[in-house]
Amino acid sequence: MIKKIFFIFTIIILLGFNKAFADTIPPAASFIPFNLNMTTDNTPTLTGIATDEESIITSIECRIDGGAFTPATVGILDSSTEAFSFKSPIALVRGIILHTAEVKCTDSANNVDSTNFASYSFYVVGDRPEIVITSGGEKIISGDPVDLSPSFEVKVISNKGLTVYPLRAFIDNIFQENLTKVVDADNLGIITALYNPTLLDGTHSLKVDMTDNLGNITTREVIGLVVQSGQEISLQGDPLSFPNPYNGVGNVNLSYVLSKDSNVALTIYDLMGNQLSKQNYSNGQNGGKAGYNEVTWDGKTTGGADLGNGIYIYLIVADGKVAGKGKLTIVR
Ligand SMILES: [Ca+2]
Repeated sequence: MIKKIFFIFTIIILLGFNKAFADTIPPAASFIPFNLNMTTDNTPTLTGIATDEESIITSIECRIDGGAFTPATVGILDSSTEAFSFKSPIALVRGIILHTAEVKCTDSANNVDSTNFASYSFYVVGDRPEIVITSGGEKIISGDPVDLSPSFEVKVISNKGLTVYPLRAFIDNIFQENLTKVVDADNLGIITALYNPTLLDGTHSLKVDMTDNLGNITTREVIGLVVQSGQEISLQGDPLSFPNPYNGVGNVNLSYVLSKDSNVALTIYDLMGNQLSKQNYSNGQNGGKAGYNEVTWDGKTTGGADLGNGIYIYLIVADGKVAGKGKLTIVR
């Protein structure tokens, strides 16, 4: 009899205990990774598992690249562990671009973490390697001016392995060298290589090619790279400012194309010729490198004062010479 009373008493305590410590923890979830975190499907289906430490899972929603959360495909939600799948509602861009899937889960006690979502980042690749060539962090395109000794960075992505064949570099269609491949620290399917050719004055083409371990080759060529070492510094085309007119909020982006590396001073004047602001950019760095440069100006004087409505002149002074100028209007 005493045993029986004790047993009932224990049950009551346990029930009370359970109630006092109701479920307040949201479910956890994780995605099952793709091999090399890459898929060739540009509307990929992601799969994963959601688990709760205590309650039944009542809702699983996913999104990709910050889109709207929509319900994942699930079975009957009757357990604290549920598998889910989610097909991307939009076609994702292929290349060396990380896409991110996130999942949001709710349990039967209505616990949901609405700020920290379990996430998974992956690449969408093609059937062949994807090659990107940059210089100074900018993608180079045909017609870009380059230095006598430019620095190119070549990046290649593939889910089929890049270990068997060399990454070959050509100048003016003549083979130069096999570039030293460095495997990306975060992804075995990505390699980078630096290429520092020496060029003569004139117009050149740069070509690299890479074959994946299954024999699929990709060639990337940039033609019309112009070396103008003997010439004076100049701007290619007019400098651009955006937004223009500018409403005094945020930064103004100023962009220009330099014919060669140089020390650049970007100065802002009013129409009376008073210098209001000056920013310096070093030879070879963004703002002072051969090719495309994009810098920002906060719309203030060097002393930090706001400027009134009106028309202002900006000068791009390269190696002490005015290489270009433009007008900027401030309208609030
Ligand atoms: Ca829970």
